[in-house]
Amino acid sequence: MTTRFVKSDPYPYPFNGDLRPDNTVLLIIDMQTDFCGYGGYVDKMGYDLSLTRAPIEPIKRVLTAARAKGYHVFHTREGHRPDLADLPENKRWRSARIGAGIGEKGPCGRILIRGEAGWDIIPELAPLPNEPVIDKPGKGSFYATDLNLLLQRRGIRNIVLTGITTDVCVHTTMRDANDRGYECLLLSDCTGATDYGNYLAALKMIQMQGGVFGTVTESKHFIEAIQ
Ligand code: C5J
Repeated sequence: MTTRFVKSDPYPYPFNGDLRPDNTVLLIIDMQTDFCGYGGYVDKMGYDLSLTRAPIEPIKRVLTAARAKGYHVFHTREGHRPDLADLPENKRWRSARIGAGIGEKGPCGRILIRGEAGWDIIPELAPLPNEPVIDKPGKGSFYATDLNLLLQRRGIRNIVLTGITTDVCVHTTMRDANDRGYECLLLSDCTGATDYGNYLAALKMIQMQGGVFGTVTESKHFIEAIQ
């Protein structure tokens, strides 16, 4: 086997050097208007949108490189059914309490509701027809979705994570993927949180204990490695 590694911290990725287009997916998490667009959920909560918009351009570059080299690309979207049947009562209550009630009308349609303008992936990162889109009701991408089934069927072992938010949906997904035995890499410039301190802390958490959930690098090193 020819080995290929990405320069990353705390160890070169993947651990076994088995990095190929057919066993590796670029996972783009929740790059939806609701999380990084004007008038969306995060904007309604009053957070600094520049933090969740910062990864857009870096993700675009990685996406172009990954597509050109034939790597798998998956996208996720967080959202709920229009009748709110899959929305836990406490999640609804908490969002309403801070003025961004899930299911309520906002400038981009009903907040975090499937089919609404705010729920869709931003046009800059629109999925191609052959790229699976995983619709998830929670933070983790495995919970109540067929993500694991799709990964297994394609023989994917390596997950390269990007998207928002670092400390919530990206971390939950990475932790779960790691427990399932997937080898995980987070691209630090391709992710963002609603708080910069939380972003930095989330990166540091991954790097503890020799890479407790995987490893971290900048997108340029991943792009370099797959050329
Ligand atoms: C949140 C996410 N923060 N995509 N979702 O509610 O991280």
